[in-house]
Amino acid sequence: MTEKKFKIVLIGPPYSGKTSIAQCYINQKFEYTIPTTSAAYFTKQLKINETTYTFNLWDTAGQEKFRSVASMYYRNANVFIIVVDPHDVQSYSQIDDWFSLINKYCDFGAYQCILAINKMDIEISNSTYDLFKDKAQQKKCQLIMCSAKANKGIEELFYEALQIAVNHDAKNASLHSPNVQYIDKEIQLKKDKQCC
Ligand SMILES: Nc1nc2c(ncn2[C@@H]2O[C@H](COP(=O)(O)OP(=O)(O)OP(=O)(O)O)[C@@H](O)[C@H]2O)c(=O)[nH]1
Ligand SMILES: [Mg+2]
Repeated sequence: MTEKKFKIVLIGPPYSGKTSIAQCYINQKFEYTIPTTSAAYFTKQLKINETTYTFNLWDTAGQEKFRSVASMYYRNANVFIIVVDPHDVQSYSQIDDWFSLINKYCDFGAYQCILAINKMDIEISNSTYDLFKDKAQQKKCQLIMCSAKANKGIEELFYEALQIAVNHDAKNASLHSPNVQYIDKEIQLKKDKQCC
């Protein structure tokens, strides 16, 4: 049995539903929330085949006045889930600022991002959806629609986070592992050619 740990950080504007998403995923409940003042920590384990995946999940404050404290929890994150409320006009215009904030605290290429559109239990127009879809494409990140209230898309959101963390981890591992085997193989092939 192998174990892999990933740090997942929920970020985004105040009132977008970060805490509700975390509670829905961890406790399967949609409960009353109060604004987060710095960050809350949750953990969850998933066993898939012979591997145990541990999520270290950080739910951070969206309010401006808590942001400098909240951003201390960004370091070494594997995946950022940027949660937005499509019914809040400011949510869309602030997406670039959230990406800039991540870049301030984390090395480019060290993390992956998902754009999560929450509160999908309340209908949105096609043009609003297209705006978010284009933004996700521009930022090269996954777009996931969900509703903490209706418990829709939440499992899928974290499963996607796990998948991109696993893929990114595997890519990094292969980049950092010595390539001796391949070099040996190439030499062997060249030798074989010379022989024939
Ligand atoms: N309709 C609807 N309301 C939601 C949903 N998720 C959260 N809410 C409501 O949105 C409000 C804010 O939710 P929170 O989870 O506290 O938001 P937050 O992003 O953690 O806010 P901060 O901690 O201040 O950054 C609450 O009134 C929730 O009940 C959802 O999926 N649908
Ligand atoms: Mg919160």
